[in-house]
Amino acid sequence: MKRSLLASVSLLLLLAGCTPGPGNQMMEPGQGPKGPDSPTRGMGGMGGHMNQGNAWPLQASEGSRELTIPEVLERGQNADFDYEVVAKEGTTEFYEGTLTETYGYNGDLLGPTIRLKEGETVRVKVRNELDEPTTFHWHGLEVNGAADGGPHNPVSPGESQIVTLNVDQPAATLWYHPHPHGQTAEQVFKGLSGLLYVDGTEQKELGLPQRYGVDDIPLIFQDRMFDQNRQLNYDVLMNNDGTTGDVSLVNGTLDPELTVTQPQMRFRILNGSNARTYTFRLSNGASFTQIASDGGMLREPVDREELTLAASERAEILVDFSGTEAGEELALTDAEGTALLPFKLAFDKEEKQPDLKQGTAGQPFLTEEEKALPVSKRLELFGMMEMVTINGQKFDPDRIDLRQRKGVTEVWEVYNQPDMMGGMAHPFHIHGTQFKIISRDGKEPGPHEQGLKDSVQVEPGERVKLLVTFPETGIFMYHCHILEHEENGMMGQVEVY
Ligand SMILES: [Cu+2]
Repeated sequence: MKRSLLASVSLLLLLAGCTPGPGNQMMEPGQGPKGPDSPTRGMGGMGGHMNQGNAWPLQASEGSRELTIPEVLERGQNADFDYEVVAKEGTTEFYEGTLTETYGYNGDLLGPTIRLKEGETVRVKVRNELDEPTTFHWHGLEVNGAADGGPHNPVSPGESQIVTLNVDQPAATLWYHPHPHGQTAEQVFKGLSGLLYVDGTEQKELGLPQRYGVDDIPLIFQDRMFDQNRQLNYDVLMNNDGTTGDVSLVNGTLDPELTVTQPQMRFRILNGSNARTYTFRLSNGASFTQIASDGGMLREPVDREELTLAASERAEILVDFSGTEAGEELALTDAEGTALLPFKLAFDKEEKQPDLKQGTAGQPFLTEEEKALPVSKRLELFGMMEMVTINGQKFDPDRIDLRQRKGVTEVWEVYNQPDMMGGMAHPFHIHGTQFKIISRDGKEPGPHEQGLKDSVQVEPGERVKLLVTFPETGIFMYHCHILEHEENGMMGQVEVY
């Protein structure tokens, strides 16, 4: 039974009326925020996704602009480095006739897609043309601490560095963003983020769609709010429990539409928001196939009708448009049925579906030895707003919280300690590693989580066990990827030796 887009939108309006928090405070774009703390916390009983209860409802895309596809970063001819990434100020015309001040890498907003090959070593020149310090963090890349671009690797205004990235992990959709302590959330909000793909051979072997921007489409989802002057005024908007907005951007495009030219499409989705958790669906209720999580291909593809991504998580999905009728309205929506990315169907040929024989489907996700490993590191996430802690402590750059030997696998248990209000979900991220989820409250993860991960949503009261190995040495951050929680000290350091 297919649901029409219109019916979904009507459902949203019905639901919005009984949602606590910002759901009751719908506003027009450009009208400006009602106040920095307007989104109030849900009062419990909201089920598994507390963060969504705090977020502003998103406005539907009007579909008036073709989706921007980030350029692929070209390899340079310079003798000293292979790629150059420059953080800079710019302006972006989200609203016709108004220039919004933004940040971007090598441009005005967001950054080019960096494509690295599994097994290669590249030198990247990073340059800071901002008026403030920044760092260049390669989220999900298993590199050593010096190359990781965490808060310990600042690049001063006007300065540059050359970092060596040794790419030694399977194909994956990763990303890069700033990580200077105290300024990460604002710099990301203003536009600093880009995708980083690791390309391997298995993608070709599986026959996956892989024509960048044609049938292999990057989708960076971010929510923003604009003030009366249509500027991104972070100081006013900032919410200590996670800054959200009512405007949905995809690849930095406001009111996007994607022209679908091939019946078989692959979408690489990044939740690049500061805090919002998205649940994506197709407006006609059709299922799609998830093939990858944060760190690469799933053990086997999974048919799904919805996909939930917390801040910083990624997934790759295949959508088969071939059964769609001409003229049918179709969109990628959020959980409320709001169309975030309408599709314009423009193909007239049938195409074979890729043959998704995965390499590892015959093998168990975890070995018996891995399952039997005792917990050796325990982390307790607690608090809200400014009072967020891990194991009762706030981040201290001079304190090493944990130590782990390079190449030795340990079990981390992450517990989200609820509070009197019920608590909220925290997306927990570890630098320098791709881990496996062993269990959630003792239960094996669903098939969509049987793949490598670098971020994991931990619900209030939930206990998640992770199988963690660091292939390189150095000091690495682990933290909540609600960027305002990270800024408020929900972060610790593990020294890998
Ligand atoms: Cu958090």
